[in-house]
Amino acid sequence: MITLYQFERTWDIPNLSHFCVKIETYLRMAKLPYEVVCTLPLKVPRGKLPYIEDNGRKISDSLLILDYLQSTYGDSLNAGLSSEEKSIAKAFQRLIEEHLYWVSMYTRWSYSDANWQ
Ligand SMILES: N[C@@H](CCC(=O)N[C@@H](CS)C(=O)NCC(=O)O)C(=O)O
Repeated sequence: MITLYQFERTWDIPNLSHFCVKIETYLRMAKLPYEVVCTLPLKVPRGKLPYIEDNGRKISDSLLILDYLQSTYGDSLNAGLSSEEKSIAKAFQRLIEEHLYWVSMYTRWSYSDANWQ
């Protein structure tokens, strides 16, 4: 059984962390059995969440986690994509994780207390 370490669920959303949502959504969509353990970044190997434990291996970083899951259990979700579709998916992933991520962090944390919730 895969163990997913992530932040505690908050309000009515799966997780406050985009990267934790990314991994839990992948596990659900790929129908891989998993359990969630709630923790905080200070207590985990590289100081960031999410990370997983599987068959004695600890893996941090959502990119490396997905690589591990896909190479270990197969890639049922992306199997039907053409090379062009995989390239477009990679471009959107970069846009969302490396650019739009910071916009959402800014609106959550930076310019108004009212944004918090
Ligand atoms: N590149 C990492 C980013 C993970 C990340 O930034 N996690 C944040 C929460 S969204 C975190 O744990 N931050 C704790 C900290 O920086 O102290 C991934 O894809 O998993």
